[in-house]
Amino acid sequence: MKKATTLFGILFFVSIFMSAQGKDTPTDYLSKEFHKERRQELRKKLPKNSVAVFFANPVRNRANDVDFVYHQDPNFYYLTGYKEPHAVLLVFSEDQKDKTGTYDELFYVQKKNAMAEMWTGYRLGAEGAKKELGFEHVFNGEEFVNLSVDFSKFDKIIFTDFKDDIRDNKRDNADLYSLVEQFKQKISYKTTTSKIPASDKNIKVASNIDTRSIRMLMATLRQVKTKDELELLTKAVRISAMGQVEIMKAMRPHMSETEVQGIHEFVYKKYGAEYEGYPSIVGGGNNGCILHYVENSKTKLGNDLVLMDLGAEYRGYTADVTRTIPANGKFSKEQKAIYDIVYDAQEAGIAQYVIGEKISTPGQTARKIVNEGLVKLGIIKSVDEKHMYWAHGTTHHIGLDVHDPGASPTFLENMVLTMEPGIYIPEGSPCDKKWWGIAVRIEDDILVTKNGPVNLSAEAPRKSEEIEKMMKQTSIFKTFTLPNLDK
Ligand SMILES: [Mn+2]
Repeated sequence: MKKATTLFGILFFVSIFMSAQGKDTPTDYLSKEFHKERRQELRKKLPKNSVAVFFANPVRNRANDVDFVYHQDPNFYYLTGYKEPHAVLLVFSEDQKDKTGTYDELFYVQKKNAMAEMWTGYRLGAEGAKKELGFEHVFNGEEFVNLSVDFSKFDKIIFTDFKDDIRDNKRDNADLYSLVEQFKQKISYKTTTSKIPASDKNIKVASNIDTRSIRMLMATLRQVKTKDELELLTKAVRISAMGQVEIMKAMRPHMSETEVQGIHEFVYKKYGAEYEGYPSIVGGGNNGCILHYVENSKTKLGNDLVLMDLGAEYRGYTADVTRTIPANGKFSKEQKAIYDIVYDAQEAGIAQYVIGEKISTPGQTARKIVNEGLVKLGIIKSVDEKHMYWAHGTTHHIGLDVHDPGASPTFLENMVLTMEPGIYIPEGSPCDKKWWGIAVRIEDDILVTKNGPVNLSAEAPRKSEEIEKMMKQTSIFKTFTLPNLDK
């Protein structure tokens, strides 16, 4: 076949393929109106005569020809709805005028490219970004180099300092690496101010560069969820709770940590969640003491407690739910003693997710209860004793990030935050051996409302007796058997 014919054939195939795109994809993503309104809110918060600049997340390599599944930077997604890499957004505090007209934002995106799209999927392109995302001033990335805005006129150029893991696709002058390099030139950026030694007076940094404000600006916006966000976030949390419910029914001592993880993630996808919001944690026995244990490699759970910290990501919003359950369906005396302390601590903490209360209060309440409980069991000697049986906090926001940004020191209406006390007693700890290898964390996602706290993950049982009851129910996985491949 002649080359031209081949190319024609490919383009023909691509055009058919492309026209079929977008026909049957989820329709409950955030709307373009949501993103537009969020940019407007940001604009209101920007200092006078400033510009905020946002870059898409880098593509990260897994190995050789394979990249990790692309995940957009949450700030970028929040403001644009754009899910592709290699893009830059500029939001101006006031209208800008030049020969092309008046604008208060500019958006540079990946160019459409039939060949590239055949390999890696549909691209919106500039036209698509106009139509689907509601931007007025959208350009292909390769035009960014020609942007003629004089950045020296702004009092502040606000952006997040550059990550140093951005790979250069040398054949592409509109990849993220090139966009960043072009931007650095435009704003006379040398390196981060903090990295310049005081002794080096030759390095001049434009004085209007501000890489610090962006965190608080975006946190102020993102910490309180809109109605649309709450719908998606609630769905992510309920899906995750359902994963916990199904594993409670399915769990057996012969199962591996990997299989347990698979059951959770199967439930997520069955409900249409795209991903997990973070690597799933399934730790049996002593493995539960590793706070971010993601190997999940133990082959038999036996009679251990199994700590399962997982969250479905639904339309970008991620849950963060933890349950700890006995693999054999019944808490031992020691397991129950530890579990019930954590439960009581969590209950008392949740009650304090109240508008106006300090966000630090529930953690203090929970810690007091945990310490008193540990004294009662003789694991520590006094409530003031320094110990390592619980080394983490209880409370963080969730949203587009599993650790979503927050700015307010007190609870505000429509915040969603976790409440997650724990007790972890690794083997070899300075206490009676009977406690060794017991690790408990209970984590729920709490919505702050005018009428008090609402536990969005309440559908997954938390009380030890209720967990045991749920574990007696028949599982859909009981009849799910596969051929033995080892024979
Ligand atoms: Mn958490």
